[in-house]
Amino acid sequence: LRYAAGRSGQTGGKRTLLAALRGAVVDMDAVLARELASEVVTQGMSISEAIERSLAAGMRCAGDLYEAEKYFIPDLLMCADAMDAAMSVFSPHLPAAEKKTKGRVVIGTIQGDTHDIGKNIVALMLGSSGYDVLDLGRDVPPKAFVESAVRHRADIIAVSALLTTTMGRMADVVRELETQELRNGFLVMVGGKPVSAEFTVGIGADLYAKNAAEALRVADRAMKKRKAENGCEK
Ligand code: B12
Repeated sequence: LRYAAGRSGQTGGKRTLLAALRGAVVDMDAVLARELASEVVTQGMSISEAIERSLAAGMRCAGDLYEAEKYFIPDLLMCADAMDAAMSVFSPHLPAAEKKTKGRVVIGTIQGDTHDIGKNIVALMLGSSGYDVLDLGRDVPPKAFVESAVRHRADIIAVSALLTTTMGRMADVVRELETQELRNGFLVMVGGKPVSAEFTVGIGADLYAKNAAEALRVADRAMKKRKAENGCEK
């Protein structure tokens, strides 16, 4: 394997393997990505760390290359294929969800926006860590988030946006909850490249995370608080 050359001790080897997997995503090499993902599993390394540090990071590099006009759309889609190849190796090895769900989440990309790579990573991370996740897909109207959250008895409505032209619509999810007098029933979590903590406060949403690993930490903290406030567990 290509990564083996730079191995020096456990920590160095682990770092090199994660870097090689990130490289395989950037190089659009699905075969190598699958092999390296298997190696991550064999070595008993943290799958969620590998997802964030190799797969999400690789897609972010690919995104930067696209912005620098070194990559084009077909390249990006092939990077996503390499990421999916690794993900298919990881999925069965993600920590089994706890029997009792940590909470229910509906997640989707906001209306008008078809970017779903980052949203899918967040959904996978939450789902594999004990949340009951209903993924509504992409191009989801604000009303559909609310309807599904009610039907699914969700705790968290998680909304992704990658476009500055669509991020404003995330405010409509909050407004729709207010209109239906449901605002206190749900935590609204937002994220995506153009989203910031200031923007989150500005639209009246509750939670923001800049990546999937942080989304899990933020959700865990918020759910703990919510359960303590409610004095009961669902
Ligand atoms: C891949 C990509 C595409 C792919 C999408 C494939 C897919 N299935 O998603 C394709 C080629 C289809 C595409 C299309 C378009 N794209 Co595009 N795309 C990108 C690109 C290069 C990478 C995005 C990505 O996947 N990143 C990797 C993932 C892992 O990172 P992420 O999405 O940021 O997600 C992480 C965090 O943000 C966070 N997160 C994400 N969602 C959520 C949700 C919650 C709740 C939380 C807590 C956290 C969270 O966690 C994730 C994991 O760590 C970006 C540039 C970039 N550098 O971001 C442009 C970019 C987003 N696209 C852009 C544009 C303009 C478009 C198009 C309009 C192009 C066109 N003219 O047709 C269309 C949009 C069509 C539409 N209506 O949606 C612009 C947006 C500019 C802007 N200011 O709005 C960007 C920034 C490129 C650019 N600089 O021009 N795109």
